[in-house]
Amino acid sequence: MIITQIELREIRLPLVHFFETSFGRTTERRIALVRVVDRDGAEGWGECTAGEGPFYCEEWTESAWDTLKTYLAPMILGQRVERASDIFSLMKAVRGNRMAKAAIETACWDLEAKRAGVPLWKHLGGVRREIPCGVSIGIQETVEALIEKIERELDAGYQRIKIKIKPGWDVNILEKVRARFPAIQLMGDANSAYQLKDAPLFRAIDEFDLMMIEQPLAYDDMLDHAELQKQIRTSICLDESIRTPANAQHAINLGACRIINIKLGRVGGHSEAKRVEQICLERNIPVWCGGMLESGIGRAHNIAMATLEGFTLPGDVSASVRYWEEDIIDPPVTVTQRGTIIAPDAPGLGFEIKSERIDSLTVRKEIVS
Ligand code: OSB
Ligand code: MG
Repeated sequence: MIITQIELREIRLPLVHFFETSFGRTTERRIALVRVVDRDGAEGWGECTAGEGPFYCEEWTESAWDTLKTYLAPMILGQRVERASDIFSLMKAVRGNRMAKAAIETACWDLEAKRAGVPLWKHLGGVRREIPCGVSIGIQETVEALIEKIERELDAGYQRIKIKIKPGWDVNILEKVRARFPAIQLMGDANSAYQLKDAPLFRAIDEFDLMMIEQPLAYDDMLDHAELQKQIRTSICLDESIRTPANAQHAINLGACRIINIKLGRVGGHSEAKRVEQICLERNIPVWCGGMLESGIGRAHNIAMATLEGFTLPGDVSASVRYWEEDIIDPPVTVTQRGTIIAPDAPGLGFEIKSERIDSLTVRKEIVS
């Protein structure tokens, strides 16, 4: 594979409903998309999952754009690589910036799968065509609004409900939700909003029989998570803390978590995601696919990744209609009444890219060649 052109675009895409976490509220996504083209004119698409500000992690749309344009794209252009799995290491001189790297790396996987004439999920080594799905529900104005939303998602078939928590919207809310839905698969995601001294609060949360509690403590802290896990019954799942295969290894060795959420962007693309997944498989740590409010392109990549063997738990991969009035892929992602998504059969990502829709949403475009 020799990539001869890398096209960057920024699109603006308003969410149907705002999404609020312990670090803030998002109403409109700013998404950098990457289109790679090879010598023969074949193309692949990737999405940068960085947020609008440096709050989930250090990367954000603006920083990723500059990193892609100035450093990453020039490292890939004109280089001959045997396989898409070699792309990540071409960018190793740049530290971190894994979401920017993943945008290019995943686009190359799409291109390679298309050229091979196979769906990306099979090309990656996926073992299940139908993936189990859950939803992530942001912080709402009232607990009644939250309960109504949960009802709607359960009716749509979703297999597990994740609610965002933060100080002041935690035990009180979980208690009401659990009372209303005694038997559902339920979990909470704190996005690093607590400290080890809040351990008593998590012991209170033990009463609600959650599947797991996601990233309760600091994004860059493993030791405190290990200490907290010793003190509570509920399994800790790490999200923000797992950026590299080594992070996964260390977290498991330390007992900092019993479950890992893999986000394709956060770990730097499909090759690194597969490494994390393999480590978890060997150590019997269940994994699931996290979400970053992706447009259809990132969502399609997530679906492909979630077909890998280690992804045994329902992920935050859900239907396009929960996020967008109109997605940028066709057909939009839909969920079965069983709460699953069926990976497509067509080569590569397996969805049509809606070029005109993307054009109309584009606020800037840059071609590096
Ligand atoms: O922590 O999983 C998270 C969205 C933005 C940033 C962080 C997270 C999330 C989600 C949304 O939970 C998952 C989704 O529906 O895409
Ligand atoms: Mg999370």
